[in-house]
Amino acid sequence: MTDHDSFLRQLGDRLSTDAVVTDPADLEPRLVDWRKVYRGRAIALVRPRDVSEVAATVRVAAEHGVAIVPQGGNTGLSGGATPLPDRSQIVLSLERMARIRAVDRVGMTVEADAGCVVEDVKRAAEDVGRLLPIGFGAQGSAHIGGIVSTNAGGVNALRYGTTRQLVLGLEAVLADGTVLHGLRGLRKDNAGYDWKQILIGSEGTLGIVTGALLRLVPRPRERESAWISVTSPTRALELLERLLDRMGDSIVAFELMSHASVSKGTHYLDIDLPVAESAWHVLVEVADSAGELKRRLEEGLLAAAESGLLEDAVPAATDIQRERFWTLREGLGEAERHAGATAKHDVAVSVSDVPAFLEEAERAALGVGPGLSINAYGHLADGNVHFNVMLGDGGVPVEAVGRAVHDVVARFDGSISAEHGIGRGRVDELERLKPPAELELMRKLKHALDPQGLLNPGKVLASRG
Ligand code: FAD
Ligand code: 2HG
Ligand code: ZN
Repeated sequence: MTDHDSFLRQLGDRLSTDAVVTDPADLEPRLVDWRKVYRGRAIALVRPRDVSEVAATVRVAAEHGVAIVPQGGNTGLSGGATPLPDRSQIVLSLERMARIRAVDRVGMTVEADAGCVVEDVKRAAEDVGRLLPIGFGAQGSAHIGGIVSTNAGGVNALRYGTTRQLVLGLEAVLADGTVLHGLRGLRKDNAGYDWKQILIGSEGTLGIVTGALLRLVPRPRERESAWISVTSPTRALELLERLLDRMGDSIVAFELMSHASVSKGTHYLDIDLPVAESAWHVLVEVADSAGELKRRLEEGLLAAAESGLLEDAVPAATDIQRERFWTLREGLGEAERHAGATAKHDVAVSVSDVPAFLEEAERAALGVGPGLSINAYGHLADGNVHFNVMLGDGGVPVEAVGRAVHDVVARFDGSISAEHGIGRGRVDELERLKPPAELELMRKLKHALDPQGLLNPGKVLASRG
């Protein structure tokens, strides 16, 4: 009997039926990421039924020195949920833990298992007149454990913050099998270190999230969107400033998209462009319950047009048209994937630096070699640009483009991952660019919480084992 056989037998003995899957056909989709850029191998897919089975899995794996790769909806864009090709590891899926445990209307919280699909939890909140204020293209597949572990951002971070700002309590399993029962819905809690903040955004390298208690907000009674064309990112920023002055907190999304990205979207999704062809596009969304939202948005856009800040603006006439605007915006990643191979850069700079960053990064990226073109879009009001570079057929290595773009990010004192995480794809770049003292603190935390290095090795930090 091999070590792996005895590991799997012990695991099978400790877990419920069907928890341990070894059939290669069932394993296959778990070994590759959404973009099909990363691929790995695993001894088994393990699907625990509850937190005690997660803890049992962690303990048995630790006894056998088998690493664990937690996986949620497998929509991550940095390869964090994909096992490595050359390690003894299992994929741990939380998919069988998918119960919405409680929705509290007055406390405005939802408590959910890590394996719940984000959209299902949003729907449960909406059913009682509340909103889970996170939105992004993959919310129909991504899990609660996934958004917590990546600190997902999305299109509403401007108004509501990233996932971190929504997490009031966590339940998690540490590398030694300890279960942390922290599902407290407290708005204020300064009793000691706030340990959940260390797990949020740690991409499965410090602990396994099994449940979360998330903050809800009252569901705004009205919601309006407009598709706008502008001549440049600078104009888009001026428009944002003007709308912030007029509509303040009502602005829930302000997205910037280049012509290149939008035209791939309209082509791939077969959607008509709402405005005339333009160099840059903005999608703005406002939501509140103060009344006459449509009129207020239209007045704001008219005033901006009179000041020459925008070329054209089309407020959505119906909810169907509003949804179509968002289908186009949120389909840009999928459209890009179908257009060819890319070097993806999920960067953040300060909001007012975005126009200068775009110019410098374009110059730097295109200078790396032949055949490249820029496909940029993102969450302008968060300073978060998806500065993606289509590789074309000039044979330019993706790493060379990455280094050129990230050097520009460093000059702007920005971040090489605004929302998608470091995963497997950005480990070398993090080592190259993160200040040494900060990297060292990260390594100390990793060692303190996972001394054997068995939780998602080789992700975020280079593997030492
Ligand atoms: P996975 O991909 O399964 O895992 C992601 C990471 O979290 C991995 O490191 C994994 O090991 C870890 N992990 C997962 N579950 C757990 C757990 N229970 N415990 C511990 N670790 C765990 N992201 C944004 O932030 N904003 C966007 O606007 C956005 N748009 C997207 C649009 C599309 C079309 C796609 C495909 C992706 C998009 N993403 C976006 C990226 C992705 O959807 C998010 O990172 C999401 O949070 C991942 O959730 P998931 O459940 O799929 O996690
Ligand atoms: C988005 O904002 C997502 O659409 C995906 O974060 C970005 O695919 C990308 O680069
Ligand atoms: Zn994004």
